[in-house]
Amino acid sequence: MFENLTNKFEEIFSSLKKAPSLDENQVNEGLANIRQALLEADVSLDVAKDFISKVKPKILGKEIIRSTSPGDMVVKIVHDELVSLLGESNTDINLNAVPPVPMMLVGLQGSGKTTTTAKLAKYLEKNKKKKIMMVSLDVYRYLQKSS
Ligand SMILES: Nc1nc2c(ncn2[C@@H]2O[C@H](COP(=O)(O)OP(=O)(O)OP(=O)(O)O)[C@@H](O)[C@H]2O)c(=O)[nH]1
Ligand SMILES: [Mg+2]
Repeated sequence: MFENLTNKFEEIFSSLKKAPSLDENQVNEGLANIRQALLEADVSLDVAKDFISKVKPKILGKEIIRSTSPGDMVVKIVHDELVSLLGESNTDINLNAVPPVPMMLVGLQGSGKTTTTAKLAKYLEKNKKKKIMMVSLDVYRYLQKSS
């Protein structure tokens, strides 16, 4: 999922960076594409809207679009806001509870939940010396019927 988002952001930024100057329309188009990329990466609509509403005035307000390398400035602003959205520091997983400690991974179909669960299990086993039990608990699972 992060790879997809990275690829989309790279595409958006490379077209913004190519432009020697940016006008409001180009910025708006870039922001619409960023919003779309966030939504496709399963970011909630409210968070995506909030993200854009924070980034937009920073880009349009500070003479950024008239600076010598507007694309780079846009990248920096979006980067800083993403860091602030995701959290500035790493927080360890809190396992301070009576075992078994349940963890649930949720996400869109095919977004990598099972793979991430296995990676997480391996990490916790290796680094935190925990015993892991991995179970599938789909509320619904639609199987494609073969004809
Ligand atoms: N490139 C890449 N592929 C991944 C990553 N994580 C998972 N995949 C692949 O994405 C596909 C779906 O991964 P799953 O872990 O089965 O996803 P899921 O969310 O459990 O899927 P469902 O249970 O069907 O909803 C598989 O082909 C994985 O190999 C990743 O970090 N990078
Ligand atoms: Mg799965």
